[in-house]
Amino acid sequence: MATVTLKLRLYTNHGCPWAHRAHIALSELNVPFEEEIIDLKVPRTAEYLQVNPRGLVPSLRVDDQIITESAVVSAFLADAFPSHLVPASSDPNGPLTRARIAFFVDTYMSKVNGSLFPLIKATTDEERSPLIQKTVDAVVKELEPLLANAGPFFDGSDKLTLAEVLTGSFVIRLWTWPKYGLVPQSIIDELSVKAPNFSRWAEAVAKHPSVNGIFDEEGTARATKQRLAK
Ligand SMILES: N[C@@H](CCC(=O)N[C@@H](CS)C(=O)NCC(=O)O)C(=O)O
Repeated sequence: MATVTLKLRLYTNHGCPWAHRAHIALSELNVPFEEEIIDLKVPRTAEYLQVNPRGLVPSLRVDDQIITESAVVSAFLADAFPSHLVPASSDPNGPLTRARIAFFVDTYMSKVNGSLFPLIKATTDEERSPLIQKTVDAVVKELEPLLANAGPFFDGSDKLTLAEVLTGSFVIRLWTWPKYGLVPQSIIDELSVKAPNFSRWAEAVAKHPSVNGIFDEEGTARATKQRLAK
């Protein structure tokens, strides 16, 4: 693909963890793009519904075509601009590495991330306790072995990969929100003992400029608290 000629416009909202995925990819790829912030507090305009009839962010305009769904947008960017994020499927190690990354992301999203928002919503220790346990157990069982060779990123990489592009926005919320009382600090403390590979990886992910670049840690925590209070 003639990547250099693509004109990109990202429809986004910096508070959205799904849109955040596209920002991580674009930052790592260092490709120029235009940005249009979509106000999610008001109904979508007719104009935006033409871009994405589901009314969700992110959407990516590529020349005159629209791509929606954060995983699809991120995979498109990684394929269109070959880089350290993921090998091409035609590379000798491509199919296997891509399958391993896909499995890691699927595991993170299906086994671990599902507890994040219930945990944030929990109001009593009785509600919180089983969710903490469930999250820690899932990390120890499912993710810890997959991060045994993290370096500090997935599969021995010293740079972000597509695995971090697709999970980083959720990792940074888990890792930084204890400061704001949204996630219990005990979960991080327990993970540092029981899942050291995961903890080192999560720390490196949360500290990475492509992950924390557009993330307003305090602002998103405040907005999340306000949404919960409603
Ligand atoms: N599956 C979608 C989820 C995107 C999504 O849920 N975006 C939220 C913001 S975080 C949104 O646009 N919500 C609009 C609304 O609920 O009105 C993706 O991965 O892109």
